[in-house]
Amino acid sequence: MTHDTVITGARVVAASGTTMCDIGITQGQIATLGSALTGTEVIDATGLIALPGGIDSHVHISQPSGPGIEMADDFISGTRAAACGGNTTILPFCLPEDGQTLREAVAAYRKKAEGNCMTDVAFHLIVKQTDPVTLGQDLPALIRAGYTSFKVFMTYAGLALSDRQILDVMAVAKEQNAMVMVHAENEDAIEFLRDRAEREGETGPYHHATTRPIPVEREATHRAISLAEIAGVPLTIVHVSNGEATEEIVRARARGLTVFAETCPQYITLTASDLDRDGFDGAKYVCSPPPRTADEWPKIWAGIEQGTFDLFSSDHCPFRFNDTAGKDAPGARTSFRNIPNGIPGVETRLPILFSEGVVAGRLSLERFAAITATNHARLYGLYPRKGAIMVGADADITLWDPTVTKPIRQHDLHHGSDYTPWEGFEVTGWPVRTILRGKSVMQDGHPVGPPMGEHLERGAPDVQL
Ligand code: DUC
Ligand code: ZN
Ligand code: ZN
Ligand code: ZN
Repeated sequence: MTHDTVITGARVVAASGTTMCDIGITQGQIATLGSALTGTEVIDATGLIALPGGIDSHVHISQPSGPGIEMADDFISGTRAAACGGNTTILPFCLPEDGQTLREAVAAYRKKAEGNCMTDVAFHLIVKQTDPVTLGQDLPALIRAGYTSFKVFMTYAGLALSDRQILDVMAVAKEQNAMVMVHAENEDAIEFLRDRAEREGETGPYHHATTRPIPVEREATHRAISLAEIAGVPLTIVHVSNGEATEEIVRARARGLTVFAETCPQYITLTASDLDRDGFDGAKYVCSPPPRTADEWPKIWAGIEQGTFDLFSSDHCPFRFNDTAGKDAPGARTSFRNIPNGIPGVETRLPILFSEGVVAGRLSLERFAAITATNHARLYGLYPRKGAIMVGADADITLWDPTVTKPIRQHDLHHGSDYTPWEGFEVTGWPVRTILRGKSVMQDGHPVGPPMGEHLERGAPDVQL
């Protein structure tokens, strides 16, 4: 059989193990893993590693962010950056605008994405209201239609749900078999600390970090887990930033609870002191939860190495820095309260983890593939079509050069933001080709081809990781 495309010479991180073999691709799927395969097109990948295309299951694109504030990425630039960073699928969130129903929000996001994506896309929901129509009709119908995961917030005015509301939402997840993702920070505690900081004139970007200290996250993590236990549902704690929150997850699992956990590049590479940089530069690092001290990094690494963290995502939430619709929003220089929360990272997630994890000897290639692709596909209902190099799966493959060493530069990136928090951060290893369903969407650091990304139908979460 002659394949459409054969990739030769690569070290292949396949579901069945890591081996030297050819990958035969036909009609966008992996048809054969073997030797001496023939293909119409042959990609010589000698010296490269073939990894499952990255799945970034935590990104924000074109999300309503308050009056006058605009996210730096739409689906064109966001998925272009994702593809250039070695990703083949992303999962952004659908957040209803004020007055919009969840169903209307989903339709609007689908329309914005349609025809504009360089990666495949599937959507999580954000549940911010718990009225009878949302919980009784829209949410169950959307879950049944394949939107099988949603996020709830314990912080942010207008988004935060009370404990009772979270329980009511979890009850729907239980009934419909969906995954609940929780942003765990205690809003009342933050509000108390924020008011006090402002009264004392502590208003610079750094105080974003001091008003969201570790106990704010630890307490909310513990409470979210307890609520999930009471409701009888599995849950995923997203963007875990520190050791104490990690301990809550370890303890819950020891009690037999099904708790999944995600962490992000910012929590192993950035610190709160980055928010204290000269002038207003600290605003570039304002995200929630905030980066901690370098003392927390080894605790997060231990969680990555020991399997506490199932997911490594970017939490890409991009704003422009030199922009009054971004970090320089009205009032942002007089109080950190007004700085939009979030940092860009969809293009740098994989190189940072590869370099700091695989090259540094902390992480095997198999574990790298699991926490950057396979587990995302399993937890969010995309497996076995996505997330692994195996026969019958979509031919979503990233070819890595494990030897190149270079600093991350904004100049080389493709997102819509005008900065990267990792400017000058040196990494070893970079994706050189991203293949989506058999077609190259990035080659040698640049996007190629038309936007061929599709919306993905999803099944139920697989909670047996
Ligand atoms: N939470 C996120 O998940 N992303 C950006 C901001 C936030 O608070
Ligand atoms: Zn969040
Ligand atoms: Zn996020
Ligand atoms: Zn380019």
